Amino acid sequence: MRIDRIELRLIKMQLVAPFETSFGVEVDEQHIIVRVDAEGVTGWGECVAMADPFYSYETNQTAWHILRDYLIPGVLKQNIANVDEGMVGGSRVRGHNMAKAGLEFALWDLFAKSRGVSLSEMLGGSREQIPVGVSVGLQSSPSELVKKVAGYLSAGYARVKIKIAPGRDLDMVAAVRREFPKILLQVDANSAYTLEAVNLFRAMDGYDLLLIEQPLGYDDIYDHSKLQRELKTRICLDESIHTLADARAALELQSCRTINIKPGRVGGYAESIRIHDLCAASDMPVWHGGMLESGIGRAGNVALASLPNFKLPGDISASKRYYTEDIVEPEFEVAADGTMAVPTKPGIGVEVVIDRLDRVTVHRQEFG
Ligand code: OSB
Ligand code: MG
Repeated sequence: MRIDRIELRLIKMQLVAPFETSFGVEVDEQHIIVRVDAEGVTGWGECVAMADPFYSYETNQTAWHILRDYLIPGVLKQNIANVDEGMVGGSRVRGHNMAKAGLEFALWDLFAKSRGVSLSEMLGGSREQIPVGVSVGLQSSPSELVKKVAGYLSAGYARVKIKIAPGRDLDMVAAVRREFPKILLQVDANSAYTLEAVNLFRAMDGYDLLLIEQPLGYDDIYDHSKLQRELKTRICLDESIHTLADARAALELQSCRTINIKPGRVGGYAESIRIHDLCAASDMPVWHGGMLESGIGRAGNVALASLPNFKLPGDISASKRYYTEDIVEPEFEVAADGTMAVPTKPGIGVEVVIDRLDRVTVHRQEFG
């Protein structure tokens, strides 16, 4: 397909409630929406870099720079036969996976639409519904947290993840577990601890957690292997896994027993599938993470999470859990059995509502 035009938009969407993690509090989400037009077909992608470099070194500004100055010039006005060819031009860029993924997602949507197949089908998805969970930010007290969790359980979520941070960890886990002895429960530390906290994590072994996500350094693989040896509970890596090679190192060192795959963090769907397949070959289940995406990114997440080795419920919640109004139709919903339907229409399978997108756009640039 000949790439005629590309558009970048910085969007800013107010969250329904502030989202607090060990790296900070967010009240709104700023992401870059990538639109690619080719031969009358439009593909959409969402770059999940955030406003600040606290989860990842990438920010909206670094991603805009990489997209504008390296990735877009590599594909604009080119005739490409598939997604991979569209990414070759920018392949000399090291890192900046979220910027790369923003473009890659839009190209996948473009090719899926031009072939008339759903993104799920094109990625190799095998399910029509996926099990989903909810990620609950840090709360001011255990009783506040219990109240929040109760609300999400009644909304249908099949699994609850709570954020932890030093001083707000074991008491939070204990309170939720006491109130809800049977639920699928997991924690996410977002790299807030060191190996010195080994006794804290040993104590968590007593609460029947599904997993402990990224307890140690944001780029660490080695110390996690030491911690995993001390624990019965699975460690899950998020921040540390940027590439297939990282996943292989983590598997060989036994640093974790599951990986949270976020396609933005690993540079796109192609690398996500390679990581998914490597884990499947080692009998290691994976699950799909989230970056508080709008409906554009969420649609892609749901499609990827329909692949067979995404066996644990994902951080993929209903549009309403994040935003009063999503920018796609139909919005994403969670069924009473804790699952979400995988779109079946071509590409991402949802319509971008342009006037809603316009309302959340704070900056825009056209190329071509
Ligand atoms: O660590 O998984 C994380 C959101 C932003 C950055 C990092 C993380 C998260 C979440 C939210 O936990 C998951 C979601 O989108 O629901
Ligand atoms: Mg995480």
